[in-house]
Amino acid sequence: MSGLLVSREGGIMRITLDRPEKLNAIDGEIAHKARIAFEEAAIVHDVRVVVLTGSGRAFCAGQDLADPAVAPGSDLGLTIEHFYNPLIRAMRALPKPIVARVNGVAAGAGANLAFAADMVVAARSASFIESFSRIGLLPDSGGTWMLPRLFGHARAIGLAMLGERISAEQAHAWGAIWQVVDDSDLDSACDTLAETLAQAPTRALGAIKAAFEATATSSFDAALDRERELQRLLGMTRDYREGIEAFAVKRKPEFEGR
Ligand code: T3D
Repeated sequence: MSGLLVSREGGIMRITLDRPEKLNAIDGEIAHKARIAFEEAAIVHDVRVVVLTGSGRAFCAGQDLADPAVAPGSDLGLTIEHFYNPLIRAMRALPKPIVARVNGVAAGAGANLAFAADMVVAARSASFIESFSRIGLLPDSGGTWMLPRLFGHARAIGLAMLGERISAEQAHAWGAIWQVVDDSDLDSACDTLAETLAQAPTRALGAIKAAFEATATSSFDAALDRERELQRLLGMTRDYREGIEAFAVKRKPEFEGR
């Protein structure tokens, strides 16, 4: 597929933004294809984790600024409604973990695509730029919601207003990403994490993701009720049975994601 590569190996789906000559800048077509891939990941049982990454030296430079669809004066609300919001919604609604393998710069919507993943592993040379304000825009792709949660209000608003580049190490030190590793270790770190997640009880991970997401708009009391209901469902799964049986005989559980 032009602009996007999708592959599957074992329980891992890899989605690679593939326009290296433009630092993997995306347009509506690529965003649409990525959304379809996430939606496929949701319904194919054998997919237990998705790894999102970029080809070449960048993760993603955000919207392709040469795309006529976003020329000044055009209705940016339309591209957001038709392409970006459905993609980010598909990622957040996916009941399976997403790992962002951030191999280089992640700018604008590219940064927020990474932050929309559940766990971000970045190469030490990678960086993040909320570059929207540099071109007179505000963070989209969920940025206004995610940034304060990941960075805290003070840092989030500074990043959004100044559009300054921060290093992967800085993002990690601020608690916004899971891991930063030497560039040469990026593949092994991502593979290890993805394989671990692919062998985990997928339905439990999906429930964790959904429950965390819901806390953003609900009370502590509602969270307790939600935990009760989700735990009720998980208590009926094969993976819970396997977890308990494995614990009892001191062996490693073999989860099937059911
Ligand atoms: O409704 C809507 O759709 C609006 C949605 C907006 C969402 C957004 O994402 S807005 C933000 C868009 N992104 C940006 O503003 C970032 C623009 N890029 C940069 O600031 C820099 O390229 C980077 C800081 C990311 C990297 O800098 P550097 O020096 O490492 O690379 P470079 O030389 O600037 O870029 C290399 C090539 O990629 C270059 O092409 P060339 O000269 O070699 O032919 C450059 O033009 C191209 N490129 C980089 N980013 C984009 C891009 N081409 C199109 N669109 C880009 N976003």
